[in-house]
Amino acid sequence: MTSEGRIRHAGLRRKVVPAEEAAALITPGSTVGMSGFTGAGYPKAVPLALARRIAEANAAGTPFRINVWTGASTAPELDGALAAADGIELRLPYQSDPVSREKINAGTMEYIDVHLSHVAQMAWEGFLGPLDVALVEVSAITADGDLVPSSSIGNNKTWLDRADAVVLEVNAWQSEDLEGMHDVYYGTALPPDRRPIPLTRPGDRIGVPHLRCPPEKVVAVVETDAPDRNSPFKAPDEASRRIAGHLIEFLEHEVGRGRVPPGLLPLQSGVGNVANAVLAELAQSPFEDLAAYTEVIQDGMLELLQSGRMSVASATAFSLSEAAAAHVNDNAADYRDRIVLRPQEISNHPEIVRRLGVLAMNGVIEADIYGNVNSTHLMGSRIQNGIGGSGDFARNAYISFFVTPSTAKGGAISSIVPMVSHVDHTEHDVHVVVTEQGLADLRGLAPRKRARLLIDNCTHPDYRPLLEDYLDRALEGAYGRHTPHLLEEALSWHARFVRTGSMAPRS
Ligand code: 0RQ
Repeated sequence: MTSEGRIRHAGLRRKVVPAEEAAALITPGSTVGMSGFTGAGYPKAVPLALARRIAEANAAGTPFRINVWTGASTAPELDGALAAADGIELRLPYQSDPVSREKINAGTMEYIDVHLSHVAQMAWEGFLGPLDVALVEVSAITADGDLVPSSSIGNNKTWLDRADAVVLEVNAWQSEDLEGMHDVYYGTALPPDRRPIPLTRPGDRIGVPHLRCPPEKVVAVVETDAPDRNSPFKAPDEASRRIAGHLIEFLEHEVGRGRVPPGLLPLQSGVGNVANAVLAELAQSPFEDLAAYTEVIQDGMLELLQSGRMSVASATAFSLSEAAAAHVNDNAADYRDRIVLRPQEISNHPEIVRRLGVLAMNGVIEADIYGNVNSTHLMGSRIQNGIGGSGDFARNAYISFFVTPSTAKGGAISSIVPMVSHVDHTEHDVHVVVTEQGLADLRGLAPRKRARLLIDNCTHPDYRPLLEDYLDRALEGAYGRHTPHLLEEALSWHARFVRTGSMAPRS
């Protein structure tokens, strides 16, 4: 079908304009709610046209910056282009763009890193200020003016409801067979009017397949035909395979003890290569009839669905390699009953994560000997990506796993440190830590026992004696013996790295 055939509402067909014309509707100082989640379903044309306009204005000495709200990370055509033009005053929530990262860490772009399930609620509460424009990619517009979402939903429902004006991008690259895959729940409210969310199984459909938007709110429609940012996954390396092996052995053990059912519980898997490797390894495992209640569907999860080992996956977005995206585009109709894409306030909702008993697996930058986890900051001050949905899931999971290689930067950094330099997940939300060295099940253990286990099972041999020595001396000299720390030394590993380029002391 031609792209005209995707805009089936006559009134909205009349609003089709070039990207430049739509971009001209966005004024300096505006707040724009954009679609996009982990490189899927973001607007492809208007942000680029806007970035060109902003660059020209900034070069002419008439400063032009906007606030950008999204679902999660987007792509070079959105975050990258706007950041490069110095066009972003404030960005929220999760991002992973290298240009934005540089600006944020240079202190020239503001970034608010919040739990992904909280964003919609915050927008409704109002303290973030008004939302001027919603700029949302869809795969089609029905004859009634309903919007067929594309490869992510993210915060689109909230942006469309809250914004004063709406700009739509209709992307002909997205499969038309996505129609019917989405489940948009319109039953959320602010307290005291909240009701239980009636979702008790990962595949339940509790809403409608389309996004709603009064056609008179739409100020422009732009046609595009460009692919999502599909990044290749690295083939799992030895460390990732070993992490996956430890984790699967642990799950087998839990099933054997009757603590987890044979088909496991709904899985959540974070972004990144390690998370993808765990999913790839699950495809070789004895587990059958798996389900996922997660936020992104990556290649590994698609393989589980393809092989029939996983029966259903609920998420808010795809995050696929180019080959896997092409496969989904060709076979969306086959996946429509087994994949449900929801708004991120539902895919990540703490109420549902707790009810379903999700097994959550997320990456870390570093963990400390007591099990506190830092997912976001390098050396306590430099943002890597953001907390994303990891906190939504970790706090409420049945078992919360954190996975990481035991070292980073060729061994110059230990991922297990005396004290984390920034805390995203406290010791109370971290159940199991897994590195290629081994697995530490911290559940039911008091702090000193947790520390011994993390040092013995998860720490790289190059750093193990140093941590043992730290703990021994802390047990002797700390102010208290419950969670013993040497305050003057607790962050010395980070300070040494900043000073010398390595956490290891020179011998
Ligand atoms: O940097 O690419 O420059 O070499 O961090 O590290 O080991 O490739 O691991 O891709 O799984 O990412 C925590 C960042 C891990 C990710 C994090 C450096 C390392 C490398 C990536 P280089 P790896 P991964 C749901 C869940 C938060 C959000 C989340 C993340 C780069 O998992 O962003 O969980 N999580 N969302 O060298 C310095 C350390 C380091 C370090 C790693 N200790 N010190 N650098 N790196 N450890 C999904 C969403 O929410 C959307």
